[in-house]
Amino acid sequence: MATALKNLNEYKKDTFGDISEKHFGIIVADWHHEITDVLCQGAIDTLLQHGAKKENIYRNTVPGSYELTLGAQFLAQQEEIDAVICIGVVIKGDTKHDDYINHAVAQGLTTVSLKYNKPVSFGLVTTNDMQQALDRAGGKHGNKGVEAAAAAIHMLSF
Ligand code: DLZ
Repeated sequence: MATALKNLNEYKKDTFGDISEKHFGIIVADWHHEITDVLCQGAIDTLLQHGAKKENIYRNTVPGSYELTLGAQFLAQQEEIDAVICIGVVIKGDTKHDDYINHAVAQGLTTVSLKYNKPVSFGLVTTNDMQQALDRAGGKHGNKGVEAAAAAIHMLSF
């Protein structure tokens, strides 16, 4: 699975079934927007490559990653939305803020996913510094937005 996600571009469009009529919500945190924008574009490109229609992809922003959970809930509760992709970057600082945010988001997105019985993918990049984040936004460790979109597509195939 992990290997497959890394090599997403090798996937054939039909690997996970037809998503042309599926509706996707993408929630993007404004914090570190220079990175979250790249992650979001990776997610959108992935959805389009796999057959999603541009008009069926809804993008919304929230102030920071902490707000991803409520943003995800706003979208997941809408009947026409099939899957939600959450994008954020939390970089470690002098305090433990990153721990609190990361755990809250992980727990919160799991809760939303189970409550609405819809894929809510975790595109949260959690790193020690900016370089590690850049490495995961189109750098040497790929693009976590691509992986988050691929996870949502995969989960829709159940
Ligand atoms: C406050 C804060 C800090 C210190 N760091 C980040 C971060 O690295 N990444 C991120 O997405 N958001 C951060 N925030 C903002 C919080 O997520 C949240 O938006 C505020 O605490 C307001 O609820």
